Amino acid sequence: METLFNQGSNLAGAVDRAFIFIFAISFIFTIGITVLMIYILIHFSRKKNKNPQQFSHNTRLEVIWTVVPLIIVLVMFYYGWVGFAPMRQVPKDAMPITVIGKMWTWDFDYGNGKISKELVVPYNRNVKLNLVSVDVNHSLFIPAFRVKEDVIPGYNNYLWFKPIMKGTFDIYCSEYCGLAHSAMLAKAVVVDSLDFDKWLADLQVTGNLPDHPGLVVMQANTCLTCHTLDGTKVIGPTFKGLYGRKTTVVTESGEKEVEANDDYIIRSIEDPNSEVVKGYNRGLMQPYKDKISQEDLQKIVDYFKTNAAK
Ligand code: HEC
Ligand SMILES: [Cu+2]
Repeated sequence: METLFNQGSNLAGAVDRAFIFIFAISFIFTIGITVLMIYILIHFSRKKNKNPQQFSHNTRLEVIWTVVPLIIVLVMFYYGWVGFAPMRQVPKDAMPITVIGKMWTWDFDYGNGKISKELVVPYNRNVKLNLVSVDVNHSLFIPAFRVKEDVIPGYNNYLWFKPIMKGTFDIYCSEYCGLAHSAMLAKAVVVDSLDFDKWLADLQVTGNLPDHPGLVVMQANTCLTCHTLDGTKVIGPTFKGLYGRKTTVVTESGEKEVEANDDYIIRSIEDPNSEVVKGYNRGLMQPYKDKISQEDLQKIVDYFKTNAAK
């Protein structure tokens, strides 16, 4: 209940104004129409009006019932627009956090291998959440902040907010995503800036520290949420022993066997859907063309060479 009424972010006030306006109009019309209906039923009943009358146009009435609703819906649009527009304009100084939705849990990736199960954010600072799904459609919903955005595989969605209330708030998945959808819960915790810095410094790094420039690039691009380095298969094929590996890929014109050399690896990153590794789904990995510089791509390839097929 508390979450319902807390205005936990800078965006909450405008959402509430739009909601209250629309709710009030709906309420007034529901009551008004019901009362009018009952009145008309009684006043114009057959008992009281033995001879039916024929009515035609009433210009004044028609103008009123056109113009008044028009003004009302334009006011609704106004409140909706002034609430929505700022949500899509992320301030330049916003702190980025990558949110990874997967059946059926949320990971909050602060970069450099620091991944948390709770969304901890500093009080009064702009935060941008980059929304990534590694499997199906999810939706990140933080009611107290009045933010909700779909988390779609292969599509870079985002949202931002500035927390203006300290405390712990609920996070839900609000897109039905399978069996344990209703258990896909997390907490947003808003703390003082200093406490946040300390929390982040103490946050355990999951997995190995990047010890190669190629790994740093891959961690920054969340490649390792879908690919492992240790041979386990998650969403995509493992990177263990990738370089020089013989792989069957499915293309427009059928299957073919390829050897993972520099060209193949760069193609697989820039345009993953042209050649899809057999046994995996097309469209899960988004094309990274123009998102990763040639220099960084080379670092990734160099990393794969340190870890080639035997
Ligand atoms: C959302 C999950 C996801 C993310 C994130 C992702 N990939 Fe992939 N990747 C896949 C899937 C699924 C495949 C297999 C299907 C295909 O070939 O497109 C794949 C295939 C590949 C292949 C070919 C592997 C082989 O065995 O031949 C390479 C190389 C690759 N990805 C590199 C990357 C790099 C580098 C990044 C980060 C810049 C990345 N991927 C991010 C899901 C992902
Ligand atoms: Cu979900």
